[in-house]
This record gives sequence, C-alpha cells and structure tokens, in this order.
Amino acid sequence: MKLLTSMLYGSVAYCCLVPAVQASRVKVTGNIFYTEQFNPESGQNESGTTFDAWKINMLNGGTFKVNVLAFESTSNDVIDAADINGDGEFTYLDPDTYWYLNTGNPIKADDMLARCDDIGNNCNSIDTPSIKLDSLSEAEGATDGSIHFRRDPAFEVTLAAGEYLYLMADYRLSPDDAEDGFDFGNSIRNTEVGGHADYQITFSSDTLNFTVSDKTINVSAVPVPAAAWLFGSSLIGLFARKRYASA
Ligand SMILES: [Ca+2]
Ligand SMILES: [Ca+2]
Ligand SMILES: [Ca+2]
Repeated sequence: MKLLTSMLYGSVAYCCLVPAVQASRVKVTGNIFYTEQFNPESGQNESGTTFDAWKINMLNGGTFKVNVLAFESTSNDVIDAADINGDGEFTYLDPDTYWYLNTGNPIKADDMLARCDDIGNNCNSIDTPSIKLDSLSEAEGATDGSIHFRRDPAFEVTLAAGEYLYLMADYRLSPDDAEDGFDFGNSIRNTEVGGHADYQITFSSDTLNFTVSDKTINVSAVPVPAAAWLFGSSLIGLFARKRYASA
C-alpha cells in the first residue's frame, strides 16, 4: 500500500507538476539570387540581389530560437570553402536578417522591429512589448552545421501574438532596400555558380509548434496532451478517495 501511494505520488508529480514538454523544430531552405530588376527611381534595369520575406504568424505569443546556416566557408577565401548542404556547389551567402511587423501592405521602414546580421554582431539585444531578441553564442549557432564563427545569425526571440515578417537577405539590406523589395546595387560572392546562394533556417522551441506552408509559418502554443491531464486528474481523484476512506 505504501508502495502504491508513493507510486501515485510519483506519477502525479511527474505528470502534473512537470507538464509534458513537446519540443518542436522545423527547417526551411531558400535561395537568394543575383539578378536585375527595374528601378523606378532611375527608370532602368539595375543589378542587385533578391531577399525573402517569411511570414511568421504568431497565433500565440512565445519564445523560440532561430538558427541560420548559409556561409559555406570559414573565411572570405575560397580556399576555406566547404559544400555544407551537399548540393555540389559552394555559395557564400552572408545572411542579413530582419524582423518586421506584417501589416499586409508593402514593407515600410517604420515597421522594422529588429536586425540580426551575425552572431553577436549587428544583432543588438532588444526588449520591447512586441519583441525581445538576444544573439545566441557561437557554439549554439554552430549546432546546425555553421562553420564560420559569426556570419550566420542565431538568436532567441520572443514575440507577442500577431503577424510578422522575417527577412532573409545578403549583407547588407538597408530599410530603404527592404521598401524597394530588391537590394539594388548589392552583389553576392561567387556568382559563378549561377548567380544564387543557398540558406537554411531552423526554428525551434520547447513551447511552440511550427507549421510551414510555402513561405508562411504558423506558430502556436504546444497544447499539453489531453491524455496527460486526464491521467493526472484521475490519479488525483483516486488518491483523494483513498485519503478520505482512511480518515
Ligand atoms: Ca553548397
Ligand atoms: Ca547556424
Ligand atoms: Ca551575416
């Protein structure tokens, strides 16, 4: 009986005081292109680089980690190149990333919330009601395979519920470039591989779940499994009855 009671105590403590944690992790990939686009200001086509705008819909507020993998070298020298993603090409994308509010309209500089270019560089800590962001360490940034000590940003971010954009560009995307929808005048290193560069982003959290559809990611709280609550409450009920019966 004593054994049963302590087992019950143990189960109740495990299932209810320490809610089941269901880690969630998702990896997405994309490409940045060196190409031409019409520039209304000059009235002609100009070269530059594309950038991607990932829609991040926070159905619940919460905290997650973002870890980028892109720069396929330990230095700026091709002699240190490594084909990290195994596609037979070496690309030199130096990610420059930004958080914006998504108002559903074209990107506006006023909607920029935060920037994270590198590990601990051009990645200022920020703490406001809508966003909190802190760079991760080099070691944490390398857990996805990054080999350059700084180029690929990695950070922890806390966002309030709402709709955001996470911009992935090549260094450097100014707020004006973001408004243009194209990084006029920018180039990417090693354009011999077809004028593009590759990247991967890993989103992970202990408390949030990610659902990816095209370039939209819906982020929601991981529910504590109903079975755990039912199991826990039935055990509490059983334990309470036993106490009552023995009183
Ligand atoms: Ca590659
Ligand atoms: Ca990384
Ligand atoms: Ca960078």
